[in-house]
Amino acid sequence: MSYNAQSMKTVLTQQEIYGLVAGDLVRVEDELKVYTRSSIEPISEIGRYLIDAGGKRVRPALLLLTARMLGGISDSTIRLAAVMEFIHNATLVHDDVIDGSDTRRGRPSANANWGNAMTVLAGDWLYMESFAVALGERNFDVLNTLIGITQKMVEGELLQLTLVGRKDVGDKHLLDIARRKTAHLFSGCMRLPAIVADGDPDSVEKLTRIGMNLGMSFQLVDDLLDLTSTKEAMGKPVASDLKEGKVTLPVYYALEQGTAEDRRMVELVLEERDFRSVKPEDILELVERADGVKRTRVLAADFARQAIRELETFPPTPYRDAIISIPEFIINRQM
Ligand code: GRG
Repeated sequence: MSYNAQSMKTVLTQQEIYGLVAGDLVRVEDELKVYTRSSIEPISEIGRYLIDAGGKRVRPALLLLTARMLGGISDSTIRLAAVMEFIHNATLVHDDVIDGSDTRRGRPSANANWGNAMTVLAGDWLYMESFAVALGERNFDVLNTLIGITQKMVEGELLQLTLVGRKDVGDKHLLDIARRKTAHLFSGCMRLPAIVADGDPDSVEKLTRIGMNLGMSFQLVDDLLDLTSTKEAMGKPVASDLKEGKVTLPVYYALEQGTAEDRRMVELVLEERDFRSVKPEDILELVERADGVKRTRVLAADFARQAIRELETFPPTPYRDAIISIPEFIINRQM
């Protein structure tokens, strides 16, 4: 725990945040193992490979903290926390196939090991397994939420594909993609526990908004880390977004503010889809010179602040304070 002088708040550390739901997360892990049971080997093998990869479990932790803030954990919330982590993993698998990525979380991606065809089909099976578990809740609101999130994610991915290789993307486009690809899933992690706790419509919507803002903040930091972090910390190559032809917000700021030469360097990477003529360090340098890192950080902090402001309207509990501390962890994360 530490005191943040700027916000005049006590901020929980990442360990303290996870510590509050450590027991619940153990139950979620057990649940995840159940989902991967299948007599068809590629399904069980790929499923296990994914859950053993050591993701941060941010989404289930957020869902569990929200459930506890609203009054407590039930078997339903444990299952839904596992569903959200599983959906996240199934989308990452699809994303790696689409992008042809060969590394994820510091290891060969599933498609690198099993090939695209098996990976997509196993990903689809696992996705439907998550829905089958969610169906067990017998709650149309829950299913509606999950279907909506899935469609948003697919839309985000499709929108992004239409912009691949293009330098004329707008910041509105980029924020829209971030919202669909990432923020909706985060918002679901706060909405679902509110639905199963029979929350009133206003608080369900408020929690949905809070999750959305946390998700936006998370994705913007993800875009930054792609440029500023290391291969070791991230478990994938540096600046892979640009190499894949994707302009992210920090690079957008560089295109907007930079010199003609800066713009040309970004274009070269987009054209070559490689760091042949230009190196990742050159891109980071020109992005920093155009204040792209700072501006993206400021925007990520704005989204986080909006989330915190609405969280403060809930009665103070350690769980609420843990969620209020998540932005600090998001903004300062290194992976
Ligand atoms: C619904 C079948 C189906 C496909 C979905 C591919 C796709 C369509 C959506 C992809 C969305 C995507 C890849 C979003 C990126 C999300 C993101 C920021 C991932 C990184 O999350 P972390 O850092 O990862 O939480 P760990 O490894 O910690 O779990």
